[in-house]
This record gives sequence, structure tokens and C-alpha cells, in this order.
Amino acid sequence: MLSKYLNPDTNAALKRLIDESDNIMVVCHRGPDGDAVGSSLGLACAMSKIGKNVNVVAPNKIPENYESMSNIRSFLSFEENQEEVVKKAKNVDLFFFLDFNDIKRIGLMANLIKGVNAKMVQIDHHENPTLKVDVCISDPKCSSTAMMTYKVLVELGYEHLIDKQAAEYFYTGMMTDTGNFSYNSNDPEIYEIINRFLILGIDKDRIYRDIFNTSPENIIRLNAHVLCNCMTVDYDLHCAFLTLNKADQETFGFKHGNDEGLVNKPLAIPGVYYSVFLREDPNHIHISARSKKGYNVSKLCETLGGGGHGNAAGAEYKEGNIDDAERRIREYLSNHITN
Ligand SMILES: [Mn+2]
Repeated sequence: MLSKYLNPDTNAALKRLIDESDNIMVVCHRGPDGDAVGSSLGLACAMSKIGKNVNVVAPNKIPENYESMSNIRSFLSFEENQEEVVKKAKNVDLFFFLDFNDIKRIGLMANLIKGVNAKMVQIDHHENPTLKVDVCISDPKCSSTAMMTYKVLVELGYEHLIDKQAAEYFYTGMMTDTGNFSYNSNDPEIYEIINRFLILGIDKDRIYRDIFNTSPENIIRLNAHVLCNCMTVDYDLHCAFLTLNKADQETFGFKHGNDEGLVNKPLAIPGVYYSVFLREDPNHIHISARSKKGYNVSKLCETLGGGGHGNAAGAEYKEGNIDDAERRIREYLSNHITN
């Protein structure tokens, strides 16, 4: 038996919302990761099985390494299909917002949402949800939105709608948000759910290989270059800094998503508790931070205008270049370091 999120009233209310809706739009955050893509596609699969017309929309393009997942149900990117999404959104009865806690995470799509007259449901595992929705299901202790979404469907009596394909999508979200079950992964329910998915026939080994262990040569070289030539380790601050500038992105043929997981690597170094990856993007410095258990990076990223979880957070720094951002982080850590 899995633990429950919904009291009987909310359960009935959510069920009614779904029953009364013909057109559903599932929306995930900008720069969708495996959890955003996996939870959205899994939910879409289940909802289309009960005859709903479902569209899945991300604010921008999904990274290449997840493209294979969306073969069956295609993702619409708002940035690239603005007109189509606007048209479809007008007929939407029910929105599902998955894997984000703040309207800022969907960029320009936020304006679209403001103007529609539809019901809204949020399922998310980030702290402090601030979206204005009809039903908010929030569980910061859960390691993935995919797992939450699966549990919600089970609670609503929809377990029979989850087939092998949907299970593969949910599994992908659970796997990617735990680094293949290497962090935030001590909850026994994770393995109870995986057990069910294996019985449905998912190929977990293939999913791991496709998502985490398939990489073109230029990306292997890019990762090696960043770790070898662009990493500084400050043992006083217990922090490693990785940087990727525009020139190197061009040299190695970098595309969005090619640096997935890179920020975790320095945490393997004894004495390193924080790892910060700084990438030069067109309009800002993309910052992604990770930390070992007991060390918090969400506050650090908040001071830079971002946020996230205690051990995984990010920000888009607009007040200067990579060096400025790194200086700000060093200042913050030297004032807040706990040895
Ligand atoms: Mn997530």
C-alpha cells in the first residue's frame, strides 16, 4: 500500500474535475528535465486512455536526450509553436502543472495561463508552491514529481490506466531526479513502485542506457574538457566550480541538455560539499548547484534570484559575467560556511 496525498473530499473533487473535462493540457517547466518530461507524458498517457483529448506543452524545446521518449506522444514547445498552443489553450477545460512551484518557471507561457478560464491542478515536489490553482498537491519530501503523479493516479482509482508505456515515462522521471537512485532514494515506496513497473514489463536497463549512458563523442570530450580544464576546487569553501563559456560551447558543438549530470561529478571529491556549474547563456549566466546531504544550496541560489531543493538548485544570473557570478557565490559561501 502506498501512502496517500488526498483526503476523501479532495479525491472526489479532483476526480470530478477530470470527469468533467474533455480537453486537458499538461504543462511542465522551462528547460524540461527527465522528471518534467516523464511525469507529463505518463499523465498524458493515462488521461488519453479515458478518452481525454490531451496536449503536453513545455515552455521551450525538450533536450535531445529525452526526444526518444516523446516519439509516441509528442511534446509541443510553446516557443516554437506559439500560435498552435494559444489556440489549443483556449479550449482547455483542465490544466495540470507538473514539477514546478512558481509561475516564473514557465516563462512567457504564464501570460497565456492568466487569460484562460479553466480549472488548474498542480502536482509538484519543490518547496513553497506559490501557484494559484484549484487543487495543489505538494510533497517536497518526494524525490520526483513522476512518483507523485503515479501515486495520485493510483489514489484516484486509475492504476489500470497505467500501461507499460506510461510506466516507462514515470520510471524515467523517478530515475533522473534521483541520479539513478543514488540520492533522495531511501524511500521504500520508490522500490514498491518500481516493482509494479517491472511487472508491467518496463526495461529499466534500457532506460538507464538511453538516458544516462548514451553520449556522442563531442559531448564526452566536452565533459572531459570542463572537468579537466575548467574546474577549480576551493577546499576552504568546500566548493568546486565548473565553468562553460560560449567559446567552448561552440568548439564542442554544445546543445541544450548536453551538460546534464556534469555538476554532480565534483561531489565525488572528498572534502567537496558544494558543486556549482556556471554556463554562459545568451542572456544570463546559467547556474546549477548541488550539495552533499546536510549542506544547502537552495538559499545560495535564492540570493542569486533562483531557487530549488536543499541539495539541487539553480539560478539565472543577469547581473554580470561568469566571474562576477562566481565571486558572488564565493562571498556567500565564505559567510555561510559550516565546516
Ligand atoms: Mn522534479
